[in-house]
Amino acid sequence: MARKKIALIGSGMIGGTLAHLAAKKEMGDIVLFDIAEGMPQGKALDLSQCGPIEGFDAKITGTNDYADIAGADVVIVTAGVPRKPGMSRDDLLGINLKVIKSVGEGIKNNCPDAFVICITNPLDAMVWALREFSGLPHNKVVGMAGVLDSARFATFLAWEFDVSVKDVNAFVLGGHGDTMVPVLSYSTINGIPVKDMAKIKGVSEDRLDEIVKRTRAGGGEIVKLLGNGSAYYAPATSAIAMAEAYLGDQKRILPCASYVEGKYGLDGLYVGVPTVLGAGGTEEVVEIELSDEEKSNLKVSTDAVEELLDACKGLDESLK
Ligand code: PYR
Repeated sequence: MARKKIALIGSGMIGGTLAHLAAKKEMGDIVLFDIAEGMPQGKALDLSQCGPIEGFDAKITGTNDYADIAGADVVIVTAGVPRKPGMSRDDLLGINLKVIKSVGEGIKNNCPDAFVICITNPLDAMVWALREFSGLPHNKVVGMAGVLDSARFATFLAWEFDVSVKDVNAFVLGGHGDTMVPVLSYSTINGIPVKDMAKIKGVSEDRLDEIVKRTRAGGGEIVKLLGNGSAYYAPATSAIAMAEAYLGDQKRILPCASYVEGKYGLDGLYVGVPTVLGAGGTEEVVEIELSDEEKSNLKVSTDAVEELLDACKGLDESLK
């Protein structure tokens, strides 16, 4: 069987980390694309030289030419500018929309059958725009955010309760921004609802609120600490889990920025919802029962995403 081909559009810190993880896992051959000349080629060469040490045969090449992503099975898009300390993800809209337009056209012209995972921020608007520009079916274009946000939530809960992260199942819905909705009612410690675990461990509701707030601001906390650039290890790890679910037809239920039409009262919006990921791409959006408070928090979050889409339409005529 021919090896799978993974194209990584954007060869910055997330792109390089994606390539390393995909190679170590032998997910397929990897093409690193970037508009910066020499950079993807240099990273590809460096990463290829990990092969003899780590024992992988994945071929890693760097390119500045979209023609080289032809026939890719999976495309992961990180192209664009990351935020700087003090910026919100939404501040990147204007600059990254232009980048996403050329990426969408590159995908449309070279690998229209690929499964495309977008990481570029502001995520929920960029994945929508990428779908519009590429013209791919909605089930083949998805955004990576919920896996990352849920992993941040899980990490903080594991630290608070002093338990293994392996036993924490945490859940974040909504847009990948300050209004995201960490859902305590669906988060458990190996089946024990977080609120019950908090009582057992003597953790107050105020402390749980602090953890929810820290989760919402989780990306910004790292941007501030790094001083230059945004998180890359956990975002890359999250997207790889999604790519593996697609390539292995795993039918995992992961929170992803999926196209939602009809469910959650939404009418054609990309936003973070539990999604079955398998060989069909985003095979199903799972609609879960939410409390009135969770519903209204989700509405605030989806309203914020809709505002971003309006801003995109104002910036690019072809999106109207
Ligand atoms: C984050 O770290 O949250 C990004 O969006 C990259």
